[in-house]
Amino acid sequence: LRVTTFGESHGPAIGCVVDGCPPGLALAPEEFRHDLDRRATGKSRHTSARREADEIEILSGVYEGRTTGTPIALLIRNTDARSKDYNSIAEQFRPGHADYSYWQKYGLRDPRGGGRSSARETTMRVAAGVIAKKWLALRFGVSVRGYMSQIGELTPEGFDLDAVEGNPFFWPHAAQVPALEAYMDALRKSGDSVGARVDVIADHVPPGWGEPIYGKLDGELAAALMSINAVKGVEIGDGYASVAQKGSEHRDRMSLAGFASNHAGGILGGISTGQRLHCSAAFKPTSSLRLPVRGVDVHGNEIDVVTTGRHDPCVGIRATPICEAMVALVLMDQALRHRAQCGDVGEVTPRIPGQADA
Ligand code: EPS
Repeated sequence: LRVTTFGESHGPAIGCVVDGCPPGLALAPEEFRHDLDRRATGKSRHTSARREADEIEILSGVYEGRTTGTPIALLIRNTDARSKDYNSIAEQFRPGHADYSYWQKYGLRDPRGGGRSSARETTMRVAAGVIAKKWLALRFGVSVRGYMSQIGELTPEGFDLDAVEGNPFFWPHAAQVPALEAYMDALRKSGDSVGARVDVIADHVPPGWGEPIYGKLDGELAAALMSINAVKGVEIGDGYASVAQKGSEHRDRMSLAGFASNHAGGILGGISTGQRLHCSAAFKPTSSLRLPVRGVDVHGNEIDVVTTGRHDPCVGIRATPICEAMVALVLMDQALRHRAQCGDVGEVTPRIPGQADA
């Protein structure tokens, strides 16, 4: 499975090409609505006020409502860009923003919005992920669900996956949502931004997906999550907490009833174990702030940079569906690769009888 996206935040449209999806999968434009809405701006006062319809057009790869096996091209037209908001920073580099590195690499940049480095790009990842989620669910019963596990210093004081869709933060503890609202209101008023952490779990992933060295499942997940704009860290299972653990603590005990714990996050040696897959991504605080900061411009002057326009005080708030999409795309790719090498999962003899979720 190969996925590419194209388009800029303030260009006429954004899109993606999903190549390698098996034929015969029913696919209609309205199936994209739910996840695109979960990611969209303007759904709460805690995200950017930009309002995009995010209306999907299927340009290719689907005939009479079913995928044909040829590249699926999806398009969304941009309808609410306000490019003049960026006139004042067209020749400035926002500290902490990709403005500077794009300029160093290409010698020019599209200063309207973030161009390719805008969170707008993530729309098409979510769209592509809808196809992967559907295929994984139908074919293997795999579910991919995310939640926010940290915003600034705040962490969940309880855990209920059913609470996640009931609040604008994708927070797994409903009782804490008013505190999050207050935290974000104060932050927004101060003009600052904050980082966040998003976790993704995938259930019913069969054992055997992933490759032993090149194309490890965890390696591909890390690359996929890290490729999301604003991600600065990825963890699999216990991740960096493993550093302080003893081997006797980290190893997941096994019995014929299954694994007793899941420090490994459902992956051993780059290959899925059949346990719940668990990974997370760290999002940096948004760099486009109205608070002035010392910076430089393209002419080599030191200046104060102030960013106007509509921005997310915490881009991680909208990141849960994006991370889910990237995990689903990696899993679909690995499922297809596994089938190519080893045959259908149903044909593989499980190495541990009675393996169950930990
Ligand atoms: C973004 C700035 C705002 C957001 C945008 C992400 O847009 P603009 O480019 O108009 O300034 O609204 O997010 C989206 C448009 C979107 O669909 O996610 C930024 O600075 O990254």
